Amino acid sequence: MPTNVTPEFDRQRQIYEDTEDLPQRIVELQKLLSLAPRHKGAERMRGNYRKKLAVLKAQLEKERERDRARRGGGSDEGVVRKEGAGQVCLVGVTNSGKSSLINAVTNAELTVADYPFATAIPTPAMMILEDINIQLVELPGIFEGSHEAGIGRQALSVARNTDCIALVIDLSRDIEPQMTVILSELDRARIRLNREKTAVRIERVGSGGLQIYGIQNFDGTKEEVFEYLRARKVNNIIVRFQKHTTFQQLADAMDASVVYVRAMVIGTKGDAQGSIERFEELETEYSERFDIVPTSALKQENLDLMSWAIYEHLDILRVYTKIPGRKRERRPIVLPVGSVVEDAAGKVHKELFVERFRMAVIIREKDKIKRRQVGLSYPLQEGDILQLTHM
Ligand SMILES: Nc1nc2c(ncn2[C@@H]2O[C@H](COP(=O)(O)OP(=O)(O)OP(=O)(O)O)[C@@H](O)[C@H]2O)c(=O)[nH]1
Ligand SMILES: [Mg+2]
Repeated sequence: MPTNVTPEFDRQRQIYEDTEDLPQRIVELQKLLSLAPRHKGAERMRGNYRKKLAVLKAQLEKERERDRARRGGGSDEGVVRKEGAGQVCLVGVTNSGKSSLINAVTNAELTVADYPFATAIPTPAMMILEDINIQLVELPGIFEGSHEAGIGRQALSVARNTDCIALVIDLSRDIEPQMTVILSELDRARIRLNREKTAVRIERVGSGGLQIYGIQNFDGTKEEVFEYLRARKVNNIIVRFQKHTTFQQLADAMDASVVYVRAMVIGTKGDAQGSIERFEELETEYSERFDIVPTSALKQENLDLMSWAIYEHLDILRVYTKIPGRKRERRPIVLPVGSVVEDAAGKVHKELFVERFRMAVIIREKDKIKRRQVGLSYPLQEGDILQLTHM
């Protein structure tokens, strides 16, 4: 090139040429243009880069439009409709044995293969657990950069909306690289696992300035919180630190795109050589954060234990209604843990059993007090048998 250019310009040109990501490429090209020589001899070069910039911007605009059309058009590619009493996503690196595990506990016949990425899209299957159905969803193998685009991103968006994430760790190979990539990709997709979401409560208000309560629960000073809020241009807010809160938890609470999902770990290929040692390593490193269940699909080991661990992590309970003088219903009503009689009554028949509620009798076979008469606000327990009467 005849034009005399500066070393900065040359360096920037290199950066620009090496950048593939479209939005970033535009930024780098803009930087390049700002460093381009101004003299007449460089006019053509500048003109060429400007044309290039226009082309890239048009390209980006087109891509974004396509994205919008795809979303707005309601295409449900990669979206899994929730069914059953709860949904669990299996997240792991490719070949970790996700499909084999699902096949072992459902009627599904997912492709099991020793080549990578045999499962290419989020794939649901139904697991029957006694009298309820739980939906298992295999997500395509996670790899570094999954969260950025394409199928990986799609998979993570399913994981964002699920009821429970099962981290699938292959016990036939090193666990640390698997854990690292899974945890970092979920984290970068703004999915927080087993985190206390109620540690800090945020209330955006119209006036009143910055109001901070419970600062003694925060890992820092009031001044730091003020500074952080001001830097984010927040002028009016109520922040309540209800339990011990780290700075990251505060940042997460301020970020509407962060989601909190219950999680557990399933070890696979527990029959493989070295799997016992790797399971022990997994326990040492992660049992404080996660419940961990080792399994073998090949040898059909621990599958029941795993299914019930999944149930526990869905935070649901089953209650059975009963008409006096008859047997209890075979199919349970499934409710979130913490539900009360009114929630169950509302599911049976709101007008009759809530609005015209007379009383409820709870039968707990294993309890000392087998029958108790209770009101609408009485907390339910797993396995409760419920007799409702109305006026
Ligand atoms: N020894 C042993 N091998 C297993 C077990 N489960 C799966 N495998 C093997 O591991 C390989 C991968 O199994 P898949 O079930 O396809 O794994 P996946 O995680 O669904 O893989 P992708 O969908 O391709 O990402 C296959 O060769 C299986 O035969 C197990 O319990 N024990
Ligand atoms: Mg698979």
